[in-house]
Amino acid sequence: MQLSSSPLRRPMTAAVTPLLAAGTVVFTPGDSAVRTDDPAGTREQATTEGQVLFFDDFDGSEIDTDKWVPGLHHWGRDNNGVVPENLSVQTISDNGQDIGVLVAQANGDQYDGPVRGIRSTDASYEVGDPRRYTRQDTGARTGGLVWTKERFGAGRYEVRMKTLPRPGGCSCIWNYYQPDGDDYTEIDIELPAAGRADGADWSRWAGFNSYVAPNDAGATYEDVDLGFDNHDGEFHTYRWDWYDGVNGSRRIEFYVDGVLRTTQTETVPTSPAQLWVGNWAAPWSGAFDYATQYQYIDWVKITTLNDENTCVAGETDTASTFPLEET
Ligand SMILES: [Ca+2]
Repeated sequence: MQLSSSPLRRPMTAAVTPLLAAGTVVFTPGDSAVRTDDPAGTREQATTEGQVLFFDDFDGSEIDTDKWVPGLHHWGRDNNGVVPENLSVQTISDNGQDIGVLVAQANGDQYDGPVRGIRSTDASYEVGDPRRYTRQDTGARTGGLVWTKERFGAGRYEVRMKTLPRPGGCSCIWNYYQPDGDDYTEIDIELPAAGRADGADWSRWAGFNSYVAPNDAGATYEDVDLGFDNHDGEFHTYRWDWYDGVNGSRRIEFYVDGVLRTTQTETVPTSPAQLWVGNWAAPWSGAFDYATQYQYIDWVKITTLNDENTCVAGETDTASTFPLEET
């Protein structure tokens, strides 16, 4: 699939191989008629938060591979991919309290360490399969991210994290599903927003995007000025509430630190998708004038809304069955 007409965004659309085969939706009917916060039904879009479908506090000593695939992948231009060597689980101090976090390293143009990047050289192999890629002589412009093994449908998606403190690397949260055929799911939070990374106010902008097809006609792109520096070395909570028509009228609400920033209604996908969290060296994410910087992810949570569960449980990314490449 060639998407050269719109190279700024869509981190995953270079992958022509679907991550997953289409599967059976496991639908757990909830008691959606009972809305405790709106017993009279007077507020049309009242929401009840329900079952936690997924949670990881990164409390252990390593990535929980029952939940996550440590990302090995390369897409887009002018970067050397994401590699598991840039990921670790550590304990850090959060205003005096020890917390476990996923640390995702980003390496800039001055990087001279042992990590080596990758380029995609044989797309006949699945995303994440080491045979798809060729190791590079440099670790510059590499990032680190994880994706969930399972697909999840409409609901509340929340990530508490410290974004990369400098430009040159996108701190991103998105989901992605592209089976054969016309079906497509992608919802993005991109920090900084594409096209805003080179300005003096780069750290104030967030990109909120949604897709029902991997092209501009099927997408909504919004750059939002959050009104504060969200790359300030502090934790912030990024969230979207995804209503697919089953758990509420179709829309996506994007929040930062509990404040609604925008609502999109035109390109709301419906198919469950894997969630990706981390950073990658997006070519539009500003100057890579540094050696190394770090993103800290405190926790990731997915919750049903209005008691409707469109999670696809038990479905596993085939790429996760491959061993990580020896380095
Ligand atoms: Ca944590």
